[in-house]
Amino acid sequence: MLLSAWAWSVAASAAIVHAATLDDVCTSAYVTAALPLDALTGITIDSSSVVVSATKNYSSAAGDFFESSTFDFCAVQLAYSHNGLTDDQVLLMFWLPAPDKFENRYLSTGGGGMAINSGNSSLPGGVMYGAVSGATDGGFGSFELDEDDAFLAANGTIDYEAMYMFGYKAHHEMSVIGKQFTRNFFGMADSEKLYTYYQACSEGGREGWSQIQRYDDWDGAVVGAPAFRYAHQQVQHLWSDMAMKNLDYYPPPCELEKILNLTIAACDPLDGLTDGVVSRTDLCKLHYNLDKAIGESYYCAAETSSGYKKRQASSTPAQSGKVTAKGVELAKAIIDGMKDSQGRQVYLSYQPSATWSDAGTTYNSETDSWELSVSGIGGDWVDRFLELIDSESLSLDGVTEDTLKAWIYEGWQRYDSVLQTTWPDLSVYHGAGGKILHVHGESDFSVPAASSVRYWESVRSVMYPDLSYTAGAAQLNEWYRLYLIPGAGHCAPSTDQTNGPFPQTTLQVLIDWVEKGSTPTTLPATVLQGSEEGKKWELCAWPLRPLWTKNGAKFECVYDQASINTWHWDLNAWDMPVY
Ligand SMILES: *[C@@H]1O[C@H](CO)[C@@H](O)[C@H](O)[C@H]1NC(C)=O
Ligand SMILES: *[C@@H]1O[C@H](CO)[C@@H](O)[C@H](O)[C@H]1NC(C)=O
Ligand SMILES: *[C@@H]1O[C@H](CO)[C@@H](O)[C@H](O)[C@H]1NC(C)=O
Ligand SMILES: *[C@@H]1O[C@H](CO)[C@@H](O)[C@H](O)[C@H]1NC(C)=O
Ligand SMILES: [Ca+2]
Repeated sequence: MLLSAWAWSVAASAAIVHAATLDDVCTSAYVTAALPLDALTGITIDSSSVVVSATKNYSSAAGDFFESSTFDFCAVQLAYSHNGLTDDQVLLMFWLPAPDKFENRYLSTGGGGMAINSGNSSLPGGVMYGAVSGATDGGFGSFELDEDDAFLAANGTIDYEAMYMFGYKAHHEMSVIGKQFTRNFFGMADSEKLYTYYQACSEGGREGWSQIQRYDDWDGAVVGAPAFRYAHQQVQHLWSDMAMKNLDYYPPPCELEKILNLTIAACDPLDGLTDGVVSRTDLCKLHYNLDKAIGESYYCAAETSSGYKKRQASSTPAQSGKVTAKGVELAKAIIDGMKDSQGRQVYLSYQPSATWSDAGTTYNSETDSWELSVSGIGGDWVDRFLELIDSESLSLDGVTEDTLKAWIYEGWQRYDSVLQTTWPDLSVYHGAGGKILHVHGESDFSVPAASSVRYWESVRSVMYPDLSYTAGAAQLNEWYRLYLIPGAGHCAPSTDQTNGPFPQTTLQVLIDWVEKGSTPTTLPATVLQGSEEGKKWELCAWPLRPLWTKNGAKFECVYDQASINTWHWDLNAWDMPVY
């Protein structure tokens, strides 16, 4: 006979569980008795679904968001369903540390792209800190399936349960279940504090915000490069294609790569330290004119590559030539961001020094020319989420700037309460004492760094409307800090600026902030690759910007209004506020 979770947790004593070994507790019988059956109204945990296995001396390689570590863990997979729904099953995976390594911590992890989890790959980032780490499959059928596999019940029909699960429901359920399961498993008394956290990047960053904007499930969250402002963000992937179409110019990738290299070389020293890293893309915007690239020679050897985009896998010939005026015009149009047919600003864009990932072209060997290759992410959004068709064949024939704007508007309205994820009033989370460390690669090529700046500024202006800019920023920095990562790409160090740092230990910083009250000022980061691997950096909290003086000898985080202004986009194509 199983004890109820309540009776069980009262019966078990924390001291006894802490003295137990992993083998004592990592059994089906023990786990089944610890299931948080009453954690959440409206769901039923399937006690027979439990799969338990112990792994000893697991060696976890370093990730971008955590260092390497070795630990023992108990893996628990379980299933639950929503009462009253048919064909409904949600899988949760928890990795639990050995009892003597448990530090009264719980961590939720998230996904990327269209995935709501990262397989097991993010779980070590919690277990290494003595936290139970959780991942959900969102109810999409398995941990390998993504939201876009489940989103359409049929052509023309949204599976609304899958949509809301992806939007925000699945993560809330996982946190509530995961926290109670952690308490039960380790026999924590009600009076004992369980510290609860989140860490994920990209779509996982959006998932993090979906919770922070609604709940107070966590004491702290590390959110990286969130793919939020969803309708804008997804359509924004089509802007580079649109800009090519407008110019009727489809460059060989090597030409854009050359423009990128020249931009990085010219803008690197503007931050005061010539190190191959553009730490001040704002100074690059203010002081570098891309026209300087016109006429410069480029060469790239022939190669067989999978390319940047889903549907672009091909062999490419050797490319050589001189950077054209049209090539530069295209680069400028991309950096200037999406505009409507009247020239009004629809959305923000990437910083100079970001790889031109959305601007990939496809080589046609029959015509020996480069052709438009529509962004897979942008195409998926229009086909699946707007047209509701299970297809990947978006054509931009007949599409104009105003079509892109209309696609944003349609998606913004339809999914405002589910996917848009820009609610700027964080008073619930803040009121409960929650902390946020938000990080974003300044050279991100998938989610523009300015997107994170815009959201931080929205929160500041909505929550501190009566304070001056600097006073409001100071208040917000007491609990929500944004760090731009010099030279970093999307949720990872960049391949073009290999000397750039990455803040690999951010969760540790967050833990110290939450549990010891040590508010970070700068954020520690490390070079993770290349000849400067291991070099330590400190990242500046927005709105301060990094600057080296005395020939690179002195580092400061400075307030620079002209630079800050370059990050603020006037999206005057909209009558609605775009948070
Ligand atoms: C743990 O694994 C490492 C190699 O990954 C090995 O050197 C060490 O002996 C192992 N320790 C135990 C206790 O098995
Ligand atoms: C994830 O971890 C579980 C438990 O250790 C294991 O059974 C499963 O194979 C892992 N999945 C992958 C993709 O490695
Ligand atoms: C751009 O720079 C990288 C090194 O960072 C180099 O490998 C590549 O060949 C350069 N590309 C062009 C077109 O010059
Ligand atoms: C859904 O529509 C697409 C595009 O028209 C089509 O290719 C696909 O076969 C349809 N799927 C089903 C199951 O009818
Ligand atoms: Ca530099």
